[in-house]
Amino acid sequence: MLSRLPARPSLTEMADFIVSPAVLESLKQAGRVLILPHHNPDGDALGSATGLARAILAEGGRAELYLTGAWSEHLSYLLEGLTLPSSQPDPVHYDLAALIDCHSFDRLGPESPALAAALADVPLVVIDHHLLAKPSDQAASNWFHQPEASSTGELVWLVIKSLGWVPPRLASQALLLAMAADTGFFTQANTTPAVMRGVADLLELGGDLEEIHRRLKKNLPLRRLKLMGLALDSLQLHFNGRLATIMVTPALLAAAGAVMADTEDLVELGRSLAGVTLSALIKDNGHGPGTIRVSLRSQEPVDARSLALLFDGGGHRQASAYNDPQAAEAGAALTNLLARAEAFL
Ligand SMILES: [Mn+2]
Repeated sequence: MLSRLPARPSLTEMADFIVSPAVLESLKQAGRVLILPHHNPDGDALGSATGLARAILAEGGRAELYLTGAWSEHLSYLLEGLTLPSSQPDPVHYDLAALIDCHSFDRLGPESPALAAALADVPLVVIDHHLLAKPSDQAASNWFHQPEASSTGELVWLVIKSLGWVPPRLASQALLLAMAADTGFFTQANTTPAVMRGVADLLELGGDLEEIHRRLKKNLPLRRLKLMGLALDSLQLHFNGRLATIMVTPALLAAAGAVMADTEDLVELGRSLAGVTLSALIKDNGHGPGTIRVSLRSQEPVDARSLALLFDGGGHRQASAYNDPQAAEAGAALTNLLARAEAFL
């Protein structure tokens, strides 16, 4: 039977992420861990961070989460029962800080400089799957950094497994959610055998994908469907239907009775159209230059990350984002995008 399987060496290598011993030792020794996912945490960031926190708590350690920015209300249930310091964390309370789904304090939003300064003397571990943001960054021994991984959830699970810890059910659920979020519920090209092995492990520990799917995809408030309808009306196609754009403005949000956090799935509407290889969601919150956010989703072979890098953004090949440094409103961001995008299509 095995001899009939096609050789997939790259996939086999992906199964062989080895957790840095320094990361394992740090987590094993630490009694009090401060966990910091990236600014505006998404499903992977919050699932990974809370999964790690719950696993540490189950081992008798202490774990707290420091969150910055905003997150989808669908994810708030992940935080139930966990400790979140409400003000800037005091370093004397922690003997380890963990950057989750990011590898630099720069990714912690406006509080980044203050947090980096406050935690400068606290030992650090990094668990992340994002490509290095700056060439000057270097993966270090205290990093578990695997850009080939589907999700940080996949990596946190390998850490917990390597430590020999048995996570409680809520941790398994959080890590499954993280993996589901970053693979488009296991439909994207990053759905590797390695991540599915992690899924299998977590299902055996009591994980429940149906519950996660229900919470994330079948639990929408009416305003999100209304917003979807209005956003579809704003959809435009460019370059012979290869690029789809949707613009969300304060007026559109008001018409739907929605808030910007309700927009997270809109970019997938464009990507679902036949012939579209790049979908862009332009989010204008009315706050002017530097705040117009553009989310990109691509189909192979379009490299959305390289396009985002032109605007000082980043992310992954098929999912990336940037804040347009020039545009003061959504229309200008569209013009700037159209000027740069065609070369990538
Ligand atoms: Mn991620």
